Amino acid sequence: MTAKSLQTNTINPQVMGILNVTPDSFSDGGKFASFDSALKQVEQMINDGVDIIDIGGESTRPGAVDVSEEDELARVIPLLKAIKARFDIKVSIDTSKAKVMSQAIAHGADIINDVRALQNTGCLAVLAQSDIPVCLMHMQGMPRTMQDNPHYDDVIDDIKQFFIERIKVCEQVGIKRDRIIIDPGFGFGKTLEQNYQLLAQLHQFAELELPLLSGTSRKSMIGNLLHRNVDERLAGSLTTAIIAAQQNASIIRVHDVKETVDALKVLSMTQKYQ
Ligand code: 7PM
Repeated sequence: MTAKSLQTNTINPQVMGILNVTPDSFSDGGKFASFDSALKQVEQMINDGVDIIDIGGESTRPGAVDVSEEDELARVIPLLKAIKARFDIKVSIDTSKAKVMSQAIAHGADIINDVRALQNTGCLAVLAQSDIPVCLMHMQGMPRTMQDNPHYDDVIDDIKQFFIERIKVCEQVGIKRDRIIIDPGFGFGKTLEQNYQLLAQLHQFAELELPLLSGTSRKSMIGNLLHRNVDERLAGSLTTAIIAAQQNASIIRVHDVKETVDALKVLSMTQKYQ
């Protein structure tokens, strides 16, 4: 066996660590204690082996009330600047607002992560003027009501079709295909069964030939299956990370970086003998 083929067969997804940025602590533009604790979290994640830090404004959270553009900017941009000034790490910005995207890109964001797949006003144009990667996530419905009665003819095919259309729109405005990351959006307008079907069949998205991001960490699909509170979902979360990695997910988005890096190392060690 050649070294090259070993490398190709070795599963080694990037770990994206979720940075918790709570609304209250940052609505003033960065209260020192919380700002400092966010930077400590970043340092810890880097020591634990994270590849990308994902900074999320509350506006993308299911069921969350809308956050104003002003508040989101005040929360996200100073933190992005501080991280980029102190650490050598890739940063992704979880936002659906064009203004946040453009300011984030201007301040060194490496990836835009949009749960609304650039469907809000102005987002396509902002990304078209840059050259950084963008994650297009699938969501059915809108955050406040999306879990009411999700319906699909075929959950995999329907989501695949959504990606095909969004990729086409991106290409039409000048966002090259090789900048796009796709994400089926676990928990965003999907029943428990639909979430597990998606997880089991993630490999089906390989035909789009784009990097895939998988975000299941601590989600209700784990909590509701296991009857575990959010602080008791580590084992379930690690299992879903491994299942996604085995189907060639390129990025695994997690809260528990250290444990996920360990789990992926164990998986990777077995993969090279297959
Ligand atoms: C409450 C419920 C709070 C859900 C936070 C969440 C994803 C994401 C989120 C994802 C991508 C969370 C979610 N989930 N971005 N942002 N993919 N690309 O668990 O699955 O962090 S918010």
